[in-house]
Amino acid sequence: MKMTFRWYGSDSDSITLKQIRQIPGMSGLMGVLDYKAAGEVWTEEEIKAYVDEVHAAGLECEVIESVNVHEDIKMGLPTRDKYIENYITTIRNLAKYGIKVIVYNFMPVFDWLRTDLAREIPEDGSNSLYFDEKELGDMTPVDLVRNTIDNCNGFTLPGWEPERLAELETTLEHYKNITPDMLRENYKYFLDAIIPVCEEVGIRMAVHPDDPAWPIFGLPRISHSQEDFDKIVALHDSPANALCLCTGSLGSNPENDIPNIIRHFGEKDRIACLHVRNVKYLGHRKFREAAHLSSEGDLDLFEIMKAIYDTCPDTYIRPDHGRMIWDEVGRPGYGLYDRALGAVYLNGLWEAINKMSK
Ligand code: DNO
Repeated sequence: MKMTFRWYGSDSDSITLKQIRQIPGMSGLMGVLDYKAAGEVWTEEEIKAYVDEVHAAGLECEVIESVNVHEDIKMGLPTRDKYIENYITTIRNLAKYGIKVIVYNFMPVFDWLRTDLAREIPEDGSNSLYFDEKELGDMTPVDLVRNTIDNCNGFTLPGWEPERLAELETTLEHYKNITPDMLRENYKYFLDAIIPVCEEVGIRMAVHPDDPAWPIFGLPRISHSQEDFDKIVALHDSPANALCLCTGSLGSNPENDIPNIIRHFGEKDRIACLHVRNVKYLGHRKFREAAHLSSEGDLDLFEIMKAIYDTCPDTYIRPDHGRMIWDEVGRPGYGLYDRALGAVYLNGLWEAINKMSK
């Protein structure tokens, strides 16, 4: 297992590579060029500059996140071929600089959704990302976007690029005619085009689950359960068509048994990487993000790490989100302190599992 950390680049992150390097057991990054709009080519120069900087700090850069899929591909519009060509160019460019895994998602319009980016946790005064479907009931998608962008402390957030959201109403209208099966057909068209290229250049595509793990605003969503992912891996059968198993996204729905889902796909060699974090259930379709420690939330992180150890021990993982603690001000969900604590805890579990297995 390689422990990694998400980093947005020196112009866009409050955290430095030096700080990340000082977290014990950190091997590298899950990187991102967060200024790139969906559908744009990531150029060799841009990738090289990012990767060189990471290497100079003594870290690896084998996983890249949020190479976002243009809505025209998801909606199956005639213009999709041009964006698929761009995507293929980006895959080839990333492969040239040592990238092994690309994390992406196939969620219509929104990436992840929360109704509050900094809900205070009464027990200790820290805060974390929070979701309550009832609060969402009173909001239009436009309200939600405004709320999210206004509350992100001036940072960009993955999946909330202003260009994409500018055309929000038209896009939402278009999705009214797209059923989950149609979305899957468009997904297959995309995978059939890109996976052979991934096989050729040694990259694995890792799809991120819907977050939260159920349909929102009536949009078709097709990646939030074991059954959904069984269908996705069958759309184009190849180890390069794999998952980024995010325990917190899938785990927002208590019906998803995360350790079992990891075992199911780990045994089939369909997990390319994982985001490992905890969630605390507060009621029906209501949760907040919790510290990584099992007892602080509702997921069993020991069983999760054990399932990884048993079925996909060579994978990449990263701590994810977590709370804002110790008065840190940063990108919601992406502070330094709680993610660093999470990484150290997960490495501790790993060491114990490893030694007890011998
Ligand atoms: C949320 C992240 C996601 C993920 C994308 C990949 O915090 O895990 O934004 O990176 O869905 O495209």
